[in-house]
Amino acid sequence: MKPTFASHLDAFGQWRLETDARLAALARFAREHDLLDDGSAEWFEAMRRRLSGEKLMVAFVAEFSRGKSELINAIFFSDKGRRMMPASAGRTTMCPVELGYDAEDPVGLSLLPIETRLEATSLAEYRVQPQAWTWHVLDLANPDEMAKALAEVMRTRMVSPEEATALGFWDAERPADNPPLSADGQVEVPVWRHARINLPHPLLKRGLVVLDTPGLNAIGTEPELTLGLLPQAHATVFILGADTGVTKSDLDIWRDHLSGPALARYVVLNKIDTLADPLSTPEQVQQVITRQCASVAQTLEIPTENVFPISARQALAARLTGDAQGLVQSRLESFEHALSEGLLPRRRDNLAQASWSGAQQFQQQLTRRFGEMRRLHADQLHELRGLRGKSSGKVQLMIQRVQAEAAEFEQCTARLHAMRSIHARMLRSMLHDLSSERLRQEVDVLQQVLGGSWLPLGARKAFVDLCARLRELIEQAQQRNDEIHAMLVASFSRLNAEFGFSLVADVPLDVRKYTDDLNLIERNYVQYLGLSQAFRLAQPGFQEQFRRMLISRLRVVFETISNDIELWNKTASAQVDSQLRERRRNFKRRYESLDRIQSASNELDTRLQEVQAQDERVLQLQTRLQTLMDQLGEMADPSAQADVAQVPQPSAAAIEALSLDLNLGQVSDVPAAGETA
Ligand SMILES: Nc1nc2c(ncn2[C@@H]2O[C@H](COP(=O)(O)OP(=O)(O)OP(=O)(O)O)[C@@H](O)[C@H]2O)c(=O)[nH]1
Ligand SMILES: [Mg+2]
Repeated sequence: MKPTFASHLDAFGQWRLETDARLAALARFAREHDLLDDGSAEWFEAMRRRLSGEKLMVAFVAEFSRGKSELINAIFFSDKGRRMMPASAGRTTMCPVELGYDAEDPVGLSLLPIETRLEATSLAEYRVQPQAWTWHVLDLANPDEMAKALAEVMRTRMVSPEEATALGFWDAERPADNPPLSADGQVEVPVWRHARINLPHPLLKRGLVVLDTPGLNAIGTEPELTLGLLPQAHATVFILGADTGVTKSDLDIWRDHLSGPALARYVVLNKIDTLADPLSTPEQVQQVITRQCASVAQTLEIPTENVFPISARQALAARLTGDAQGLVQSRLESFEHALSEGLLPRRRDNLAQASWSGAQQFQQQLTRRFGEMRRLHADQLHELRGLRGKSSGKVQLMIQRVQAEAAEFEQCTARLHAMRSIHARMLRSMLHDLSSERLRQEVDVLQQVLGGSWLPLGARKAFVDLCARLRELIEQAQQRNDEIHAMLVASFSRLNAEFGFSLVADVPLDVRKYTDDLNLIERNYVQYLGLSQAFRLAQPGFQEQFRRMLISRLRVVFETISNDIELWNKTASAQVDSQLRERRRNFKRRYESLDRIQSASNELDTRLQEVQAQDERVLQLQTRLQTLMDQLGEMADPSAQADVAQVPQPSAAAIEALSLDLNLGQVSDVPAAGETA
């Protein structure tokens, strides 16, 4: 039997492949007909990378021994015929374990030694330093050997309290939270800081990343996990034991790490099999489970239907032995269903929205370009028809006129040059204020304000101030891009009026929306600057790690903004280039055809036919473009998702442009495939 989550993810993966194929067809069509400018090519590439490569991270979080690893085994690895991730009584998983698949990396297990915590280098920075990791090959054909290798994540060693303090596992000031000392005064610490498993498992190949965590106790938790990985997970699954209910340490974990704004949170009440009681009827046991779920919901302040009672162990055993009855009893499938339903449609909607709106913009751009080509064809036909029965002297005059028009048109180059340099200057200064250098400066201000001592209240205020300054940077970028937009609207309308261009400035770009991402980071980090976390701020290396992680997360937001801005501006200038090219080509063709007509009397009809044929081709391209868009729309148009059979309508702008062309009733010239200016 195919696990529920797996089949949902399969369907989503299939959709991504199919949408990607249709986008690829659209890009290929444009490239083959020399209709793909740099900006659009970049957009297609980035969108296709997102479709094929975007990851979906699900993190499992809980106190130790609640059954995180067992649940991961049951949901994701029951096809391996045995328990893959080590799950046993007592502390088992000692370091965060990330399961995923990256085709560019070799298959295997990489482990980062715990001693790396003595350096300020963050996990994100270690990710790109393969030499820092210890490497184990995983033999896919041999699940027993694989499970043996994965047992590495359990390894620990004994160190002195001093060393444990340096590594962040011991705090003399918080004795209650410290791990027990051994008889000879030693502390048990993990051997590894982080583990990554790169595995071509079908689910992982579909972009799923699973994060298994060690029990998140107060001391020893990897800051990167709580500040970097968990906030970025698309869903977190919080696990409680039905045998223990919500304990104080469960509640601490929930409050400290999960009350933040993760996209989706699921609460699992695991081990319901332990509630079975030979002295009670099944109905009575059921009542106990229902009562437990209600009490968990009340304690965590969430709706009861968000608590899923399951038995991970029973589910794993049932799947390994093909026991359908046992699987039903484990109740795993209703949880898997909720997980898929809550996670996948949203991811799909986001991708669909991005693909469709980008493609529509591209279609509008091409439609405008087709309109421009047809307008030039119409002019040319008009000119040629006017030559019927005219003397060669008249043709000579026409040639002179074309030459004069071309020379006059060339005067636009100085204007274009001026516009371009103003544009480039505005863009440069705007991008400078979004650069990672600028970010680092802002974060350094935080460091300076605080000096070496990070007292919780001071740190919190300085951090909130930093976020306010960064929001200001985003606001500034928005205003500056609006200025560029206004400048382009004005320049385009002058160029259109004076030189017969048909330039249109696209809708203004919205970067203000990225303030939401910044707010999310702020809310998340502020949690770690509260009074209850004061001891963490004092831990060795924490501040430096905090700073580095903060910069790396902020950088993602600011890079996205810069990329959006660059792409928008590139697209705006690309149409100037393509129209300039089109117009020059058109002058050249007019000149050449007049020249030929002058030398041979039968040339006129041939030329008329040629131009008409070129215009026919533009019409064909237009039809082909619409067909490709219809095909993409079947997959990606969010408004058509409810009814897949519904065919997307061409946009209003496209219809307008089309009817404008039809009114002109004539023709144009399209470059042949591969032809460039
Ligand atoms: N009875 C019962 N035992 C379970 C269930 N799920 C897990 N267990 C057992 O509970 C123990 C702990 O499970 P793990 O999966 O190792 O727990 P964990 O949350 O990963 O714990 P750490 O790795 O130490 O953080 C193991 O012996 C599991 O077999 C369940 O549904 N019922
Ligand atoms: Mg575990």
